Amino acid sequence: MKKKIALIFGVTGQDGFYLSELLLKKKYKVHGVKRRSSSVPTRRIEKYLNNKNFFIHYGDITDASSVQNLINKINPTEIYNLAAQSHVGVSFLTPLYTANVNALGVLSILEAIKNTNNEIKFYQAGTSEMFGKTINKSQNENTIFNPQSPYGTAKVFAHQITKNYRDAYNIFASNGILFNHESPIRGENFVTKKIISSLVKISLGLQKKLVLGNLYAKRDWGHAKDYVEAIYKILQKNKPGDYVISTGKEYTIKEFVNMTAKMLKLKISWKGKGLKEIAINKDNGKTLISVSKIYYRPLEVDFLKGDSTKAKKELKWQSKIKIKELINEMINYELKNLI
Ligand code: NAP
Ligand code: F7E
Repeated sequence: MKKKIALIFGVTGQDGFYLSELLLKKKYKVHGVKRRSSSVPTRRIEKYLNNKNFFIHYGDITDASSVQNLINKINPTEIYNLAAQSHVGVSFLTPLYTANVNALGVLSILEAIKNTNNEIKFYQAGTSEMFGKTINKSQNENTIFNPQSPYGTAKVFAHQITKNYRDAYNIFASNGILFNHESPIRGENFVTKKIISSLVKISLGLQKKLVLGNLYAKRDWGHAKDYVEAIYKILQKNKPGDYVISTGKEYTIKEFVNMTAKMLKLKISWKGKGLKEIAINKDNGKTLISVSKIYYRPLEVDFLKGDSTKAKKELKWQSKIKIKELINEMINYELKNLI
């Protein structure tokens, strides 16, 4: 049988690594797109750079000509669009840029598919941030979108335009609506990675303090390795569709801190309220964690908890890795890199 060919936009990111790993195991030829950078952008995927089934090309989804040229040249069976300015907080500081990449960039891929070969299957990396401020205790494919950031708003455009191209041009174009997913290779400025890398350093005496923003937002955190399996399965269906991918469990940032501290045997106790809230080291009374306005966003998404009943039924997918296993793996990775 002819090898399947995947083209991944966003291959250098967290999910790009795990998806490449999965597709290479499934004997795909994997083509990934990297952006020009002044430093090494392929740090996460280094182990695949010499793999005979792995190919890297320059490109950028905001450059429609590069997208079109790559699709012409590679003629992939499947395209996975993981490329985005993916930080919600940063999207308030770079709103036009975020919209350009996360909304119009997606349209440029869909246009290129329409103009080249509408047999190519397309996956769009949608997000629970599209639900934003919701009244539903848990969110599924029928929950109304009410995004609270330039990031979430641009992703709603991407979601809708993906459905438009599916309906108007009969393209196999599917949306994942993925809730937060983490891993040891998560970007440094997302809250899970920041908490774990700081508390590990604090436990080793290499850092004095961790400063966080809103401790009371609730998130549904899964493992990226589990979630790329769902992404893959979404494109293996006979019909395109939209799928919520989540664990169905939610925790506050403070609960995440407490779980991490406990695993590291750091004894902490919390005092104070709002911006004055702190966590002290019970052994010596020193402040280990404090709160700063700097990390608050102009608008917050207070809680998110996914309902993946559809994915369970139609994709036979469910999240396997539990939050404590995820934290444990992230802690061990940090320790390995420090000791
Ligand atoms: P990530 O680690 O931030 O990776 C984003 C990737 O997009 C990187 O490879 C980045 O390249 C690339 N990129 C950014 N702008 C680009 C452009 N203009 N052209 C081409 N590539 C560009 O994000 P992730 O956590 O792997 O997430 C993957 C996707 O899922 C994103 O679209 C994100 O919005 C979405 N998502 C993530 C989560 C989550 O919890 N992780 C949840 C829901 C949805 P550089 O390496 O050069 O920066
Ligand atoms: O924030 C709060 C912050 O930046 C989580 C992206 O992958 O998932 C991610 O978006 C929560 C928020 O992720 C800090 O206010 C407190 O309530 O880790 P985060 P996110 O915004 O949920 C979605 C599904 C995506 O699609 C995105 O691409 O934590 N928080 N203190 C903090 N957040 C950060 N980053 N840093 C803090 O110091």
